[in-house]
Amino acid sequence: MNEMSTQLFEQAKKIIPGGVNSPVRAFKAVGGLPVFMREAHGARITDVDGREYVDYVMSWGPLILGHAHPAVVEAIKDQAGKGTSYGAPTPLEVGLAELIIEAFPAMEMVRMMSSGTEAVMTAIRLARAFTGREKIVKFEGCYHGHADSLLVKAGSGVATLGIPGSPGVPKHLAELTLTVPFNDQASIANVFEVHGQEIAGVIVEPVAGNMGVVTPNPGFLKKLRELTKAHDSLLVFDEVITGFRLTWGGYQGIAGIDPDLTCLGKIIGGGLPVGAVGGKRIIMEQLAPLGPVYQAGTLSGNPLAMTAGLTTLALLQHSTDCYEAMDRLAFSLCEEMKPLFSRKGIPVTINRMGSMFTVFFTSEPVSDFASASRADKEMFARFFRGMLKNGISLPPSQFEAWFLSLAHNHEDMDETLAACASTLKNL
Ligand code: HOZ
Repeated sequence: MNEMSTQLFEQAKKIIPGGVNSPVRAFKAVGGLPVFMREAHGARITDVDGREYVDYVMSWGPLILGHAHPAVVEAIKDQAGKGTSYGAPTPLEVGLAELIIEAFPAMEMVRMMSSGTEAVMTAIRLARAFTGREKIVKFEGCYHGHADSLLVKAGSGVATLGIPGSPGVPKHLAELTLTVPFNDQASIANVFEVHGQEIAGVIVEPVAGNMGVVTPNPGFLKKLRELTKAHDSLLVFDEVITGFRLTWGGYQGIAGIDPDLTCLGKIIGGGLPVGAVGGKRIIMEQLAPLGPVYQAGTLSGNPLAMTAGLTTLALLQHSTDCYEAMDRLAFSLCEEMKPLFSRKGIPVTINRMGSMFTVFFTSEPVSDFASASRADKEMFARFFRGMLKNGISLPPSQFEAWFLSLAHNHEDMDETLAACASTLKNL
């Protein structure tokens, strides 16, 4: 049935480690063989064997307008005809920087790069240089890309594959990363009590998306702001996923928190490779060529990514209720899924924030990595396989977020609910 995918996977395994270019895609946590994709439009994606799925991976977050949005495609085509990369500044990157700064009051300057990993790597370097300190604090189950300092107790693929840390990360570097359970105000206060004067910064996904969706408890982010301020450490918000996903701007706007640095990616590149770090002028001016902190990139501010990002953001900015519409659709999908599970006696906890959500196979609330890890991953894997068979593409791990886009509609929801009911019948 998946003839072409099977054949391509065999071919890929010989020349690409694990047959994939990013580990979670290998389906190791859910069993079965990865599905190779051919094309996608709106909320639908088609595999190389011609099977169509309602997509909830949505390229892991960037495609808030849906796949191949005509305006984004047109903008990319138009720019491609004028050149794909110049290695020189362009008006496009100035335009995107202005739009981002307008949407993020905490940012006075922003630097573009090519991935979220790069953005976070740069933020950490800036925090260390600005404070003259070396330790950083991250939260268990949060994932900030694959830079050395941040692969400690990380979520996403690291959690999916059960990798405790990564060989190749120097021990002395890993020792500079302190980890604390997400939402645990007492533990973070304790870490500051012991190490306060050594901490360069705290990095957090304000709404965690890489241990599955885990929302911040009231007061948690505020506590981080208070502690970092009191100890002259920097607060870094990793809004690579949440930036422009939940509102115009970042979750920081919703939470009323003013971080020192913010990392962005995904949506601001409209589906093309992008990353950005921004923040207070006094910190950002440390970056070369103004200051001594080095960061550079051949494809930084790439015109194709900038135009795709600008087009995406312009459409979001000028829509009157895009976030409310996605919120309503996601709410009704989650609410209508719940009784399907409970009728089958399968306990689930659905965590949701706007258009991002995760169905955890557990009856207990999921508020940190420990509770996320207690979910029944085998049950998730069986559910995943059933949904895939029934035409629904979910992220192939319990520790990831499902994404809705503006292209998803009621018909997609009905199909998803029918697939869910039929999958559960045979679970
Ligand atoms: N770490 C990414 C999701 N949180 C996976 C990226 C990918 O496989 O494309």
